[in-house]
Amino acid sequence: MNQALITTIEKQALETLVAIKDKETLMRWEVQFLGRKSELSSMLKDVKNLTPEQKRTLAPKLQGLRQKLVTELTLKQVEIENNARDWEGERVDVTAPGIARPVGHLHPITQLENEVLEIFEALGFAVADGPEVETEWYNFDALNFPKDHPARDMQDTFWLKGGGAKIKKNGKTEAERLLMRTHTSPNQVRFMEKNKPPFRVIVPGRVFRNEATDASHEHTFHQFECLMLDETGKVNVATFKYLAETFFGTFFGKKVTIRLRPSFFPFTEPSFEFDISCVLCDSAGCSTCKQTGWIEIGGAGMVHQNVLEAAGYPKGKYQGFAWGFGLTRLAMMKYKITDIRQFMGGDLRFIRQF
Ligand code: FA5
Repeated sequence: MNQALITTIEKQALETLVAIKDKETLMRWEVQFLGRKSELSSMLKDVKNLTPEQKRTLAPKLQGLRQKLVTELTLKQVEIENNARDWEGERVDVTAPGIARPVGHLHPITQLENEVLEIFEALGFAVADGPEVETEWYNFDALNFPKDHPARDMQDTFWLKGGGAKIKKNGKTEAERLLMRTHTSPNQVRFMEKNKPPFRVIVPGRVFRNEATDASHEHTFHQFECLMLDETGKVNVATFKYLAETFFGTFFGKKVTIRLRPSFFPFTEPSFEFDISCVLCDSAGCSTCKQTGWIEIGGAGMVHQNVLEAAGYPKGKYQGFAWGFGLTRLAMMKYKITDIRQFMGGDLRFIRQF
């Protein structure tokens, strides 16, 4: 054993390795140069028979060569594996255009609701909320709808099956039938129960009516309830008219005139329906206002004393107005939509236009 032999083995091993391109040949190379019967292994076994001088010089060289060949073997294994891989499928084309993710947006009614809320908030109104599943008490009785009175039929109702709900009214707990609220007015009473005038509040919400649908009537639509109360004598019909004109003027961005017509709601006295001057034709007459120059937009009135008492207020102490209007009808005007059923119809081609 000598240095020349070690160098020859190294040269031969490395030269053979360079040309190897597949696993099988590499395995044979490993057996030949690193296997138990390889020249290098028998030389390593013979180290113990060397003179101390030879051991000192040759043993580290032999170990070094073995280590080098093991390292080269590993590198070659990686190289062969990489060459065998199908890189085509893993190629990333950094110049390809990205994939646009579809982004949703708020429903047009929600957008409009936010717009309306913003105007009222700027006018100093608080915003409140109420349940869609309501009790007969809040939806009708507390609002002064007499039992078995035809006024209850003004708003066809979806009644819910089941045991009903226990609620406290006039200090007593009683079971009440449940229904889908037919208007946002129950929130007048709910808000009054928890707050003392003076206040001004607005309650948006989805309401439900068991009625046949047509181009201007839906079974599910959106309303706003507006309530302003103060001590008797401070808030009157003129306050309401001024507020309504301010609101619609801001909403449509032009001067709007309000017209009040006598009407009937059990929970207001006096009651009126109100129209706004048609903003589409500036009152000249068009198909939307049916050539009248006016558009019916909601109901309003001075809150009935019976309602104030049902909410627990002392008789005669407070006074104010309540006002309800259809947001979906407002949306029809704003976007010039001729069939109300499109808003809740679930057709995305319609919704995506907003
Ligand atoms: C009410 O719902 C009363 N709660 C309004 C009110 C509040 C009066 C406070 C007095 C004081 P009415 O049923 O008229 O009233 O409905 C109010 C508005 O809701 C209507 O003017 C209309 O804009 C809208 N509306 C009513 N029914 C439908 C329907 N089926 N589809 C779409 N909008 C409707």
